[in-house]
Amino acid sequence: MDITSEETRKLCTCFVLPTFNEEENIGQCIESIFSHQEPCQNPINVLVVDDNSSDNTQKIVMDLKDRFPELHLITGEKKGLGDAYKRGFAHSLDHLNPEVIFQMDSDGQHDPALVPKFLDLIDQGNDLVIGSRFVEGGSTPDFSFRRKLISKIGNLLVRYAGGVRQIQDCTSGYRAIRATYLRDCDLGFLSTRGYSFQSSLLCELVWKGAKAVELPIEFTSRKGGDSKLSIRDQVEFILNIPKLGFRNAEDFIKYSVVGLSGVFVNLGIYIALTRIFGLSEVIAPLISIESSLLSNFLLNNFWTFKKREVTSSLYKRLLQFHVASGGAACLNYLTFLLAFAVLGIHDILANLIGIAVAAILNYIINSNWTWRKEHGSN
Ligand SMILES: Nc1nc2c(ncn2[C@@H]2O[C@H](COP(=O)(O)OP(=O)(O)OP(=O)(O)O)[C@@H](O)[C@H]2O)c(=O)[nH]1
Ligand SMILES: [Mg+2]
Repeated sequence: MDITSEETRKLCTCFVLPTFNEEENIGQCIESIFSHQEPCQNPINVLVVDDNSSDNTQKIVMDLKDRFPELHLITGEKKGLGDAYKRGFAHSLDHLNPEVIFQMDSDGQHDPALVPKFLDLIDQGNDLVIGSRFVEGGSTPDFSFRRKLISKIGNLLVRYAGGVRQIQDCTSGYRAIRATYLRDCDLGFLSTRGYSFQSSLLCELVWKGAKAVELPIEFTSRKGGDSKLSIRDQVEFILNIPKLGFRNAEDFIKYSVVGLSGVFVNLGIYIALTRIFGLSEVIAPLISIESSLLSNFLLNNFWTFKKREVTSSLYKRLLQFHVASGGAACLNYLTFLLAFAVLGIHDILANLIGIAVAAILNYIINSNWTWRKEHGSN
């Protein structure tokens, strides 16, 4: 394959097309993409990632190269759709100098006529444009009831486990991605197979702070050939959900570490005030509690939730943090009373239960109110 060196290459819009036995569709798909080249936009490159198809897919691509010099082909062993995309992204970023990378199926299910709309949305400042079947205006006219149900349930799991509730279609294979975000992605973490790769990549991009928007698409039946996604893809999808949930819990883990540090700040200042400065045991806790609240607030603001784009002022957040902490302290006390006085649980254990329940409530309030994520922010 003949590739101009990266330095001399102009910025391009690169389409990564995974193929496995798509001889009935790939030719038309490539021609249709190139026919939507607009003079004012970056030149289009198409990179086909074929996993040693046993049919004529590769021959058809090679024959089209004479007409389309910016058509490229890489080949490899079949390890799954995700693996093919990882190789395709890496190749595109290393050799083709893309500004925007498109993901698109090669079977005619994704309409290239929508490409200018995707690019307009990127020009408007979005980093990820998702061709969405499940927003208003989008549709899956040929899906059976079973396929629709599986798709909807899968999306629901990803949205909640992955903390991307704002996205309606997390498994769509038609997307435009600003290349700088892909460079930044931990592709190694991403799963290798079909649907789960798509959902992992989406979460990874949104966690990285990519501003995402959905563009309605109609997802019709493939033009020819058979579906390549298997039961194995569906099993990997399910196994991948807890992985997403754990990665998404990063904020909660940091928040808990900060909470623990607050215990030491509280205790340390209390001991210093009473033992060194001789302050009374009634006044000292007021100062030590407030000090730990302040240190927790600052650490959460500048570490735990640092990446979130929050528009409210620092003072407002500080006030909200105090309100949430007050509410959590009341719940701590009520839970303790319930566990100790009503259920007869040992006092230390009852206290620990109270602290755990309060910590979770505290996190939920602060995460969803004080440091509420703006739409599309990380
Ligand atoms: N390179 C490569 N491509 C794959 C692999 N699995 C699927 N693909 C391609 O990925 C795209 C999506 O797969 P499809 O079989 O169309 O999945 P789908 O659209 O959910 O299923 P249908 O609606 O039945 O088409 C197609 O272009 C496939 O050829 C793979 O293991 N390697
Ligand atoms: Mg398909």
